[in-house]
Amino acid sequence: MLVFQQGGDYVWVDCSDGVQIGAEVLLSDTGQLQLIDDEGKEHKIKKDNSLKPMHPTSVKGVDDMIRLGDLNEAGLLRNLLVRYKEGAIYTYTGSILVAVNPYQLLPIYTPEQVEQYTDRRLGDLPPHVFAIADSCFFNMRRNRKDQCCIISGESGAGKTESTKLMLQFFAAVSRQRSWIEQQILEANPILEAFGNAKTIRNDNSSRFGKYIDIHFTKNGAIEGARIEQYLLEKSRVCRQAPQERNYHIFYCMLMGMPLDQKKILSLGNAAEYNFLTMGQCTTCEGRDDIKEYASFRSAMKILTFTENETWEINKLLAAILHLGNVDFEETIMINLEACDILTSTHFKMAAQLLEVVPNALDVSLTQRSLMTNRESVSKPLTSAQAVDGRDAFVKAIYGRLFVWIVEKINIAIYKPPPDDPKHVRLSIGLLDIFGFENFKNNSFEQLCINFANEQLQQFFVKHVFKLEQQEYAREDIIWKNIEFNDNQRTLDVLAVKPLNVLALIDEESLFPKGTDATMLNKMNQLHGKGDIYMPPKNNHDTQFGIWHFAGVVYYDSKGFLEKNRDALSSDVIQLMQTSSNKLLKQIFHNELSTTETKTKSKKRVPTLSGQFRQSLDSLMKTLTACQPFFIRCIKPNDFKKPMLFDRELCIRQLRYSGMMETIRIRKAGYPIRHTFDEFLERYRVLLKSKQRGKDICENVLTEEDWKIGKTKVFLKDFHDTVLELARDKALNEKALLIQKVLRGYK
Ligand code: AOV
Ligand code: MG
Repeated sequence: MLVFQQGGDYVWVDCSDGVQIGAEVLLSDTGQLQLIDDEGKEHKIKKDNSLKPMHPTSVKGVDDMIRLGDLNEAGLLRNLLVRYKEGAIYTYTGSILVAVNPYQLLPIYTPEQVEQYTDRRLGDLPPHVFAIADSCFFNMRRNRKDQCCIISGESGAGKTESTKLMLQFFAAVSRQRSWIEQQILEANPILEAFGNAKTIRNDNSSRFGKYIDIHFTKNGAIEGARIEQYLLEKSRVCRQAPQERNYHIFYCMLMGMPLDQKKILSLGNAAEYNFLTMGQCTTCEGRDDIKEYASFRSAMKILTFTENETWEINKLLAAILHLGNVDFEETIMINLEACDILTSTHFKMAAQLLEVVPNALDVSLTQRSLMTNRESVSKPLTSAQAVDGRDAFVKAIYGRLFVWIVEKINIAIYKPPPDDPKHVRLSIGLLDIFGFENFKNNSFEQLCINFANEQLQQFFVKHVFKLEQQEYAREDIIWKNIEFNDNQRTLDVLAVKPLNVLALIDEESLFPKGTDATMLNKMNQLHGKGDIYMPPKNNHDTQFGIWHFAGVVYYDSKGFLEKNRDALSSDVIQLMQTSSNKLLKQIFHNELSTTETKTKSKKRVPTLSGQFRQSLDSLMKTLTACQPFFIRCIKPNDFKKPMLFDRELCIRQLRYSGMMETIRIRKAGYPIRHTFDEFLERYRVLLKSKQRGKDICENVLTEEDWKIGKTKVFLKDFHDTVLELARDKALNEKALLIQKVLRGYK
C-alpha cells in the first residue's frame, strides 16, 4: 500500500481527453491531496489508495521508451512531454527515432555535435537524428548493404528538416570536403524554391515527394547522389487556398531580382498577380524572400546551371505570371458563346516570353480544334473554358519545368559507377514525402498524398510487425503475438482489389464520356458497402470519405477526372511547335516528339495517378531491397509555436502511427538478427576458439535475453551496442599487442 505523505511524489490522474495525466503531489493533509498536473492545473482529491503512483522512469523520462515502466499511452505521452520541455526532442523506441518538432532553432546541430555522434553506437549518447544517420552509415559499411531511412509524420511534423540534418551529417562524415558534397547539399534550396510553399499547416510545406539516394564508396566517401521526385502539386500554380501561397520561387524572384532584369521581364510586385494573391497572402512570417533568392541563385551556380539557363527559367516563370493576368471577355460568335482576350501588356509579354506569335497564342487560348471524320474544325471556347485551358497550359509549363530542373540537378550530382568490376558502390536513401493531409477541402492531390502515406505506413507495419513475427515463427522462437493496426484493408480498397478506387478513377479518366459524377457513382456501387469507403450523404453531395490509418478524410470528387487526365490540348502543343523558346521546347520534348512522329496506333497517355502508382511501386521495391531505419516525426501543436504541447494532437499521432504497439514489440522482440556464420565472423575476436556453429555463438553472448533460432542469432538493439563496443575493445587490444610484439622485434 502506498500512502502519499509529502510533496514531491508523482501520480497519475484522470484527464478529460481520456488518457491519464501526470501530477505532482504538492501537499497532503490528513484527508486530502493537493496535486498539480503536467498542464499546471490544480486538483484536490481525497486520499485514496486507488490513486496510481508514477513509475520512477516516467517521473524524469527515459531515452528509450522500451525502458518505460508505465507502458501505456499516458506513460508514452508524458515521456515525450517531459523531454520536450527540456529541449530533448528526440527519443528512441529501440532503433526507431521519435522526433518532436521544436519549432525553434536548438543548439544541437553544430559541427561539434556531428563530430561527437560520429562512429558511436546507437544509445551511447542521448537520442539524436545524427545518431540515426551514423547508424545508417555504420550499418552500410559493416553489412555491405544499402540502407534507407523512412521519415514519416504529418504535414509540418519535421520530415524535411530531419532529411536536411541527415544529409548534413553524411556530407560531414564523408570527410572529403569536396565539390560533390557541396552540390548535394545545395540541391535543396533549389528543390524547395520550386517545390515548397506556405500552407496553413506548414510555412515550408513540401508539395512533392523526394527520395535522395546518396552513393558511397566502400570506405564511406560520398561519390554522388540521385534524386527521385514524386507528383508535384501543380494546381497550386494557379490556385491557392486562403492564407496559403504559391511556390516560394515566385515571391523570391519578385523580391530578389535586380530591377533592370525585372524591367526586361516587365515584372512588378507579388500583389499585382492573380496567381500569387488567391490566398490573400504574399509574405510569410519568418521567411526572408530576398535572402532566399540569393541562396537560390548561388545554389543554381553550384549545380552548374548557366546564367543563361537561369535567365530562361525566369522568363518562363514571368510568362506564367503574365498569363495569369490575361483576361477573357465573353462574346458571341455565330450564335455560339465565345470569348476574346482583352489586349493588355500582360498578354503581349506572355507571347514575347514564350516566343510565339501573339495571334497564335490568342487562337490557342480561345479556340479548341476538334477532329471530325476527315478534317479539323475549331470551336470557340467560353471564357470559363478559356480560363481552364490557360490554367492547364500554365500547370504543364511549371510541372515540366520542375521535372527538368530535377533532371539537371541529377546530371550534376549523379556519377555513373566506374567501369572497374571491383568497384563497390553502397547507398543510403532518404525518403521525405508530403505528409498526411486533411484540409477543409480535399481534392485529388490529397488523395494521392494520403495514398502515398498509406503505402509508407504499410511498409512500416510490414517491417516492424509482420515480417518480424513471421520470422520468429519460422525460427521457432517462442513468441506471444502482438496485435497491431494493419492498414492493408485501406490499401486494398484504394489500389489492390479489382476495380479499386484508383483504378476506377483511371478507368473513367480514359473513358471520353466519363465525368466526376459517373466516377463517383461507380465508386459508390462497388465500395459503398464496405467500411473503408464512405459514399456521399445524399445525391447532391459530391464528397466521399476514406478511412485512412490517420483518420477519415472527405474528398470532393469535383475536378478529379480533369486533374487525373492531366491532358494538354493539341492546340497548345501545336503552339509550342511554333515557339522559338528553346527551354520551352526542351521541357515539352516528350509531347513534341510524339506529335512529330505521329504513329497510327495512338499511344495511351498515362494518367497522373497511373504514373504516380508506378513510381511508388518502384520506390517500394527500392526500399524493400534496403535495410530500413525509421524516423517518426510528431507535430506538437497546430500553431507552429515552440514550447506548446497539445496532448490531444500528440495522442492522435502516437495512436495512428502505432507507437504503443511499436514499443511493445521492440521491448519484447529481437530486432537484430545474424546468421550463425555472419555472427561468428564479426564477433570471433571475442572468442578464443576457431570453431563454428550454434553452440559457439552462445559463448559470445554474455548479456541476457537473446535467443538462438534455427539459423540465426536474435538480439535486442542494446546487445548490438554492447557487442560492437566489446569488439572494438578486443580489436584495439589485439592491435596494441601486435604493436608491442613488433616493437619487441626491433
Ligand atoms: P514536414 O516536411 O514534415 O511537413 P518540415 O520539416 O518542413 O515539416 O518542418 C516544418 C517546420 O518546423 C520547419 O520549417 C521548421 O520551422 C520547424 N522544424 C522542424 N524540425 C525542426 C528542427 N529539428 N529544429 C527546428 N525547427 C524545426 V510537409 O513537407 O508540409 O508534410 O508537406
Ligand atoms: Mg516537407
